[in-house]
Amino acid sequence: MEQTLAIIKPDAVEGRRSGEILNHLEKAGFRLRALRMTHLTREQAEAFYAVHRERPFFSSLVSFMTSGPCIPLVLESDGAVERLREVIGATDPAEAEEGTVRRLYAESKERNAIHASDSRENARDEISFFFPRSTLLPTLG
Ligand code: 3AN
Repeated sequence: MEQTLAIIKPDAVEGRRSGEILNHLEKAGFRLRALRMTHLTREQAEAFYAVHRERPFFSSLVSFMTSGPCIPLVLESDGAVERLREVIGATDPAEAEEGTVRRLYAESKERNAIHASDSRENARDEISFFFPRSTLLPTLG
């Protein structure tokens, strides 16, 4: 079993699409292992997206991610990292395949409803960013 991190982003929370997205993820076969609601500070959003610091959309992305609450979650399945990337679809909802979370629930390339870790290493780091070890269930050790 593998774990990955997803974030239901502020556009989806604000648009009351969180429940449908969680439903979609559970139906897709992921087991929910941790979940919380938080409102990122600028410092947290900048740290989380540090790899994108030089990209032209960085400042807009940080503004968006701090614009309202979001819901980080830990999901588990066989090959969870790769599977979740398939289930969420392309960054731009217009390019995302039919039936993917972003195709169904995202507004735009920036306001794209959900984040998912893009590698096993990043999944480990991103899970610990939101869920200190002590807050995780014992089985997650
Ligand atoms: P993904 O989330 O599909 O891994 P990344 O890692 O390339 O995509 O980008 C991180 C986040 O930055 C995206 N989820 C999206 O919100 C935002 N983003 C990416 N590309 C653009 C863009 N061209 N314009 C605005 N926002 C973008």
